[in-house]
Amino acid sequence: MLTRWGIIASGQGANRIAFLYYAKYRNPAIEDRVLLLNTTPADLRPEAPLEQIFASEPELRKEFERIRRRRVCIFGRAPSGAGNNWVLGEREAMDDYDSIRRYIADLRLRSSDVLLGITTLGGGTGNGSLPYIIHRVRRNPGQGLERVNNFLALGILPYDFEGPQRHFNAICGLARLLRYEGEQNAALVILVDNSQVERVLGIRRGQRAERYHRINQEIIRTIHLLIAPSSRWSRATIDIADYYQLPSNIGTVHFTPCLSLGNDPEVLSLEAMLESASGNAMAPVERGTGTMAYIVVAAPEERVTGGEITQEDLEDVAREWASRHLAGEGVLRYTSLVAEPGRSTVDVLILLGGFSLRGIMEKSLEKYRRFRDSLGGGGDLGSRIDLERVARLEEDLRRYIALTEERIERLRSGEEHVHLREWGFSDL
Ligand SMILES: Nc1nc2c(ncn2[C@@H]2O[C@H](COP(=O)(O)OP(=O)(O)OP(=O)(O)O)[C@@H](O)[C@H]2O)c(=O)[nH]1
Ligand SMILES: [Mg+2]
Repeated sequence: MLTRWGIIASGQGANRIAFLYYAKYRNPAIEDRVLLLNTTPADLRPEAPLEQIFASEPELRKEFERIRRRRVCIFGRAPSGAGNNWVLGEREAMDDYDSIRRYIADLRLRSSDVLLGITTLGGGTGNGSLPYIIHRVRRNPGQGLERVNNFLALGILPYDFEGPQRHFNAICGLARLLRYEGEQNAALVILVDNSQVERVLGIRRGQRAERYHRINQEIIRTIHLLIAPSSRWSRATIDIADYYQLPSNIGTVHFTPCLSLGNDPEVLSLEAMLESASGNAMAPVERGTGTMAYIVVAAPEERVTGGEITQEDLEDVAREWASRHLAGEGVLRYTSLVAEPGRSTVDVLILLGGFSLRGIMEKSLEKYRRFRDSLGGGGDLGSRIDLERVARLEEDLRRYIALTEERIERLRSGEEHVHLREWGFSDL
């Protein structure tokens, strides 16, 4: 049976991405299981975040009308939304969880289905609410809702130049996606960094709205390839469950997408395509620290049925590529070949995982500290940022980072491999 997916997007940026994906792809693995959450917008129109999309593609307004009644949930009571304060975004989601739960239940997901949660990490609404919702749905979903363990998260990191509060939000949001109240939270955390995507795409100028639109288009292509192994054209020999189960078992669950699209299979080898994708990481990472790689290749159907590209070739190329460029021999790999009818070029997605978080932390830490140190005890109780909680989040993140670094070190020194050999495994 094919894996069914649902998308839950909270906050303004996430609403744009999820709606754009839904409207552009109408993926049979998703059907209409897309839910847009936001706090009370000042002008009370749930489509406000989408106006910029309608401006360039007016026909998409019809798609929105199709889902607006059952798939748009406005929660919270503060007239200004969460106002960039994640504590407020979280509180509003807690207070209105019953209503949010009803909308999620209406997606009619089964426990084996996969949910993809999307949020921007620099804001207050999505960043505040999504980690809480993931925690609830995984642990204690409540009436009428099955527990979905397979809850993946896509978090968008703020631009380098954004202010201290955005980077403070980002660090707190990342920590809460990874762990919530001392327990592992999202089964997979996929990170996309706005500044990095613009560097890769070579975007230098333009109105903010246009720039977001370009980044969002890149993100929806990523989502499409992420879901592709669940399509009926998939040749994968490994179950989609490996996506979320293995990283959880290992304890490092963060990834970043690397894309290479529209490759001509007459001209480029699979090796060259992987190489080109891995130069396009969507977050600032040092490739050589990667300890996991999930590789999805979507190829023209006739190339696959004709035997010119096979799952076995892909496995071989991926193994060679990973051992040459990532942290070591024991890198966890998963490959999936998808034979898509009607396509003429090859798209590659590498989800690179377990890498050192140094690049991401470096850009946010200074601003994070500055904002944290400026926090007094102001604000009412519901919106006040509790410094003890922030200290606990820091501690969680520190532990997570230490675990990641330890694993990179083990792979680099070849230790992991030695352990396998001791148990009689040969060097694959
Ligand atoms: N890639 C991308 N980033 C966005 C988009 N919109 C906002 N952002 C980034 O997201 C952060 C702001 O988050 P929003 O999504 O506006 O916030 P929110 O979740 O609605 O929360 P509030 O602060 O309560 O409005 C900033 O770092 C922005 O640069 C978008 O459409 N695409
Ligand atoms: Mg907002």
